[in-house]
Amino acid sequence: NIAYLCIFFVMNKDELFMKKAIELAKKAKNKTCPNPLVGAVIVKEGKIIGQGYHKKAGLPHAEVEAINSVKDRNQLKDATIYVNLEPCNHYGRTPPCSLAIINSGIKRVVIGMRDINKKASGGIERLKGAGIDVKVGVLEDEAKKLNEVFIENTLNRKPFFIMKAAMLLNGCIAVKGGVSQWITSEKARRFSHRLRGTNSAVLVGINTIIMDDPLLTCRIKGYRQPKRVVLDMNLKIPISAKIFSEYPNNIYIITSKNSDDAKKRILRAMDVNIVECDTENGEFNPADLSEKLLENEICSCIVEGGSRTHGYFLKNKLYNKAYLLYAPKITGSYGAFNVAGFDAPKDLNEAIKLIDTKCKKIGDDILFEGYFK
Ligand code: AOF
Ligand code: ZN
Repeated sequence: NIAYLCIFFVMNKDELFMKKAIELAKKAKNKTCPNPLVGAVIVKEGKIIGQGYHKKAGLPHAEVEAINSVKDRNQLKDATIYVNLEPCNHYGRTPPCSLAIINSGIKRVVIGMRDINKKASGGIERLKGAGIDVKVGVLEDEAKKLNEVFIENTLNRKPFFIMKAAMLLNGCIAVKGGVSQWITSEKARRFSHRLRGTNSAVLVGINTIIMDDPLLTCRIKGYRQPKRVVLDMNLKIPISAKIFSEYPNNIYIITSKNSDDAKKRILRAMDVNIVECDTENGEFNPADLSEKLLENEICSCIVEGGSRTHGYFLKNKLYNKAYLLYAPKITGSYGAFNVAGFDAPKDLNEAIKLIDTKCKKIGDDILFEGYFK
């Protein structure tokens, strides 16, 4: 059936160009926070005549980049634009893309997913109202995966939190006295540095600072330095901690309103950011913590522990994703630090479940990856 074949052909072409838009969007990974990753491709008579992607919040949106990449504006007449996110319909940092598309002469718009940002959405209706042919939901799953961080930030008002831990086969991240260097191999540690370099921030609890005295920087060339966050309710952090030796202005110490004001002043004078967060029952209020991190443009955050910090994130159901590295080693567990520092339930049904799990070897270590349900 020729008609069916034709439809099939057209569908595949849409997916192909959408894939290209998604690939373009990925070029700005970790650079657009708090904005989404967006790519756009303009096609005329089966050929790509223009393309672009959103490079950074405040810079032009993908659709405008793509439209501006077409030198001969007459070419845009009756062309199709492929974009992984619904074109915006608001005056934000830039004018509405829906309007730019309508004014360009483009006659068809193919969209990956609807925009979940209420302030910006409405582009689809506006385009349709202007007589443009709009198709929504092409490679929707890929489009949603691409913007998992933006979706989490927008729908749940929290950073995309990633649990990262290197542990022994008994689930311990440190032995007696907090000794943890080194559990995994050099190769696995490089993986961890790449994670730091591809997310907005890395976060640890104060005990990790006291026990390991880490730098928390990304030590692979060519990557951005992550913001470094320390949860330190009582401001116990030593002024001599190694973390202060580099980029103090990208350090965020989360503390309570009641902690030592004099120390807050000293740290601020060192160029360190002090962020006061609401507390309840001796812990940070999870919603306020999330809000404060978002306010500081922390869209995705690697949590590196230790035990109590993972416990806090786990029991408050804050995690989105996990990267757990297992070294092929085992020790006794009594007196060691378990990866999940909080009370065990009596009922296994209370176990926190992971889905879409994957496993691979990094050298002799095993990397387990999964999403929290
Ligand atoms: C982007 N890049 O390519 C598209 C976006 O802060 P503004 O004014 O730049 O607006 C950001 C919102 O616009 C964003 O949250 C999303 O809802 C919509 N579309 N944003 O940053 C783009 N197409
Ligand atoms: Zn836009």
